[in-house]
Amino acid sequence: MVTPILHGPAYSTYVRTARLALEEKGIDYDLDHFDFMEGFPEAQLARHPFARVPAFTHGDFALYETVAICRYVDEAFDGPSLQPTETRERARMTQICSLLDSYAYSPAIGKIVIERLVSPMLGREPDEGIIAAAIPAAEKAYRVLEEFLGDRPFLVGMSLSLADLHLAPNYSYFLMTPEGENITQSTPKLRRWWDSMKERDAMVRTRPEFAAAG
Ligand SMILES: N[C@@H](CCC(=O)N[C@@H](CS)C(=O)NCC(=O)O)C(=O)O
Repeated sequence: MVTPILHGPAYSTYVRTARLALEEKGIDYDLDHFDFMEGFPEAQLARHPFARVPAFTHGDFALYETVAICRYVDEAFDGPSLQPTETRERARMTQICSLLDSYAYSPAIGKIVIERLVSPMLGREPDEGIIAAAIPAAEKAYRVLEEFLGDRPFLVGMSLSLADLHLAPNYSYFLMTPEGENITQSTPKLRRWWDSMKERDAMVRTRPEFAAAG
């Protein structure tokens, strides 16, 4: 079979989610790493009209959007299933991926992590106003996720699913900020989930250099 290629930097949360799906399935793949902070390569702009990462190619099939990539990876290759078969659990998984994209990524990563961790790396002071304004939305998203998790080992049912792989890279960076540390202290069920998630082989193999937290 043709080796699939994932295009994007290892430090990106969404690239890591797609890598986690590939790793959990045990698929041989190539990571076409580039640093988008130095500008998007023309080839990536041709693959992704919205100038984001990741993009994915498998022979003559090209795809972008992380959820679509993860589903394709799960369905086109052998390996453990990453999606529940039960209809309501599958719907819940889709809901959680969607709420992470719509309500958690922007405050937790796009604002708090970027301002607190990335801005200083670029020689800028964090914008405390942006951080303060993002805290309530990040807190709300994490509380909702805590409720979905409940006392179960994974976000949906008893097995790992794409929902867990969608959250883990977000959680990893968020935890590195004081605001994330504070919010995750008040969501102890997610903390317990994280303590076990971060030990998975796929998580260890995809850990970005930047992510000391796992
Ligand atoms: N909806 C996209 C979101 C991807 C996304 O926002 N990726 C971030 C990196 S984690 C990105 O490309 N950021 C570059 C930018 O905003 O310029 C997906 O699901 O793949």
